[in-house]
Amino acid sequence: MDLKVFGLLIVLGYLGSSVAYSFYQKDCRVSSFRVMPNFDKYRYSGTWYAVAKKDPEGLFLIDNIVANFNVDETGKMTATAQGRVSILRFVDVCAKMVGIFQDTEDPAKFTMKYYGLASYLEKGLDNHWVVDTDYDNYAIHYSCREENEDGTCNDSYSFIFSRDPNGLTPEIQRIVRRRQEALCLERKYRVVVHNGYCEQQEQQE
Ligand code: RTL
Repeated sequence: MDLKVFGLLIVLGYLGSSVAYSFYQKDCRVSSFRVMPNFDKYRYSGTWYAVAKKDPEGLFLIDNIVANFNVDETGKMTATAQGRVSILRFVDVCAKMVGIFQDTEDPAKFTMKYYGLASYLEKGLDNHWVVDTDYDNYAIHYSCREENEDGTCNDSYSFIFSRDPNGLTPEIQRIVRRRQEALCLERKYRVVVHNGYCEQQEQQE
């Protein structure tokens, strides 16, 4: 083969593959993640059981996680959450946490101030995004704590919530999986066990 034609083929091959790569490459920048359109916090209120979660770095809720969302007459959203946490290396407690939400321009994106009813529990300020929900069965929450310079997330956590503590139907699990992929968190989630730990335990206040 003519050397020129060969060279041209190499160049074309390279260009083709890089165009294809940039076309199919997933966008993992936090600012490009889509959240629930026209989110309705009133329909969201009530009890949600965490059935799966992706952990952030550091201490976190371990299992038996149940959240209760409420919207008051002025439209302010608050939540309580309980779950097992490890406070010392060998000591677990059922933590009672409170979250106070601040609205932003996007109705599905909040900031959440949180603290524990016991003073030794963690407090902080996190983003709290509702990525998807049908209000009656499932909800997908996402929070990025720290972004990398390229806009991807360096430290995130996410909950898959269910109205039913026994879990989600196979159809909804398929929706959830697609959403986990879109958040660039596929295969990062673990099942959240509910074994009555927080019902048996004296609640920590
Ligand atoms: C979630 C639902 C809405 C209410 C609150 C939530 C987050 C709680 C967190 C708790 C962390 C606790 C720790 C305790 C150990 O000291 C999003 C579940 C408040 C982040 C780490």
